[in-house]
Amino acid sequence: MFSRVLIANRGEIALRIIRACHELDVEAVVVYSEADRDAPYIKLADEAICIGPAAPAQSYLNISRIISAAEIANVDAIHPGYGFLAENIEFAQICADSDIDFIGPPVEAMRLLGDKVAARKLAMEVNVPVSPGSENAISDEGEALKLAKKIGYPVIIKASAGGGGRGMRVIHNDISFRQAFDAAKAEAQVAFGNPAVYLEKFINEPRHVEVQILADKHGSALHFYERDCSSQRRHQKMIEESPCLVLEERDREALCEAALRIIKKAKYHNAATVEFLLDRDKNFYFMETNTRIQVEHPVTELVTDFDLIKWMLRIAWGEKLKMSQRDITHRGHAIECRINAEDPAKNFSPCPGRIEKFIPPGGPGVRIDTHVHQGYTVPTNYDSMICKLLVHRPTRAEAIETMKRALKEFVVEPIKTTIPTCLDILSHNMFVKGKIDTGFIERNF
Ligand code: MV4
Repeated sequence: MFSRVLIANRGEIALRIIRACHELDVEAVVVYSEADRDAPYIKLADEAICIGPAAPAQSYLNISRIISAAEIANVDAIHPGYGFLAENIEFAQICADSDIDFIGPPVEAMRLLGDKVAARKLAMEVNVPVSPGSENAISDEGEALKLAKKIGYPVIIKASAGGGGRGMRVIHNDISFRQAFDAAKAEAQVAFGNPAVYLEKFINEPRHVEVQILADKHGSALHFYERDCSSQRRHQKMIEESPCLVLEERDREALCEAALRIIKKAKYHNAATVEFLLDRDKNFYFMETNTRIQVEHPVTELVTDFDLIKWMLRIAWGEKLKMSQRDITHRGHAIECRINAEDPAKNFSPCPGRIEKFIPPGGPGVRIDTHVHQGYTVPTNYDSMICKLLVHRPTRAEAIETMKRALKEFVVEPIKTTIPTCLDILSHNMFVKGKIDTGFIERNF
């Protein structure tokens, strides 16, 4: 196993990775910005290196500073966490060139799956359903309009270099098509430096269901079942759960097997998430593959009892996945609530500041992943997520009850958080019935 690993991230995920390192008897080196210098997780690391000012471009996104820190600290590998450089192909390549193991997929798989048109093609090649639409990127307006008519409205335009909802447009008729198409192309150029866009039939009120994968360097790939992440607001997930309530065991198997076919075809190794849309008739359609560990990975850890972060390190080191698919079972029901420092009364605008009172819940079935403590100041420079609150119970109904109880116990003062919003969602009769889709939060809250 590696002797020393550098964590190129901050906050709860940095702490999560430190913990995994220590359980594997690996030394953890953290880098931090000036804004994070007083965060207590830094003291838990075996070494901590300040890499610059609060602004991400000058610290957590600054490749040369992170590589310098890795060289000074003499680490074997870098874990990028999520966000920041986790899906940055240039960074992964520079790690390789510097003889540092990137704890993530090979560069070629990142490049392939980062190109959404290529990923869509790959899915089709292995008989994974995609929503009807483009075979290739489309740049010609006339050609795009013809295809839109053929698919039938509504259609959605997506950026090939995009993902996670950025640079998408839904179009309902010929009249608005031309303008939307040009705007989407221009937007993709500005946002991603690549004007390539593609078309899909728009699936109405879908669920977002994603499959967790681990693949080793020896050709073995395993799935760890699905998460239902339909409770989103403006493409930000608020609540995730596993299993997905509406999937019968046979559908679940088909979905997870489809995800594995994509991963194997891409010659992928390490952790991945394959995202699908699920329509009302329970047909699934491949959307995209995230080539990183995700925020919501603990949901899967709770239902499967595998430590995904530890496995990422073992896979990068070259170990084989020693279990077989039959050894991976799911038990009970897990729910995660993302607790963000945001003011629900001010359209969820960020609400940074000093936390005077922090009393987290506990008790049976509760897991908390956070770097926050009483007296901690939430910096203004980063993502507003301050805590992930998870529960694991035998049934979904019990998980909801435990989560509501935990949310009611949780005290965070005086900053505003999404705790009350999460409580409202969990109390909504449509959520309780499991009748959720990606528009549920925006329609009801
Ligand atoms: C779609 C769609 C409906 N039909 N594609 C948003 C995130 C990005 N990964 C793709 N997204 C969508 N793609 C087709 N063909 C609806 C969405 C979508 C969505 C997807 C998942 C979670 C929340 C969403 C919110 C709005 C739209």
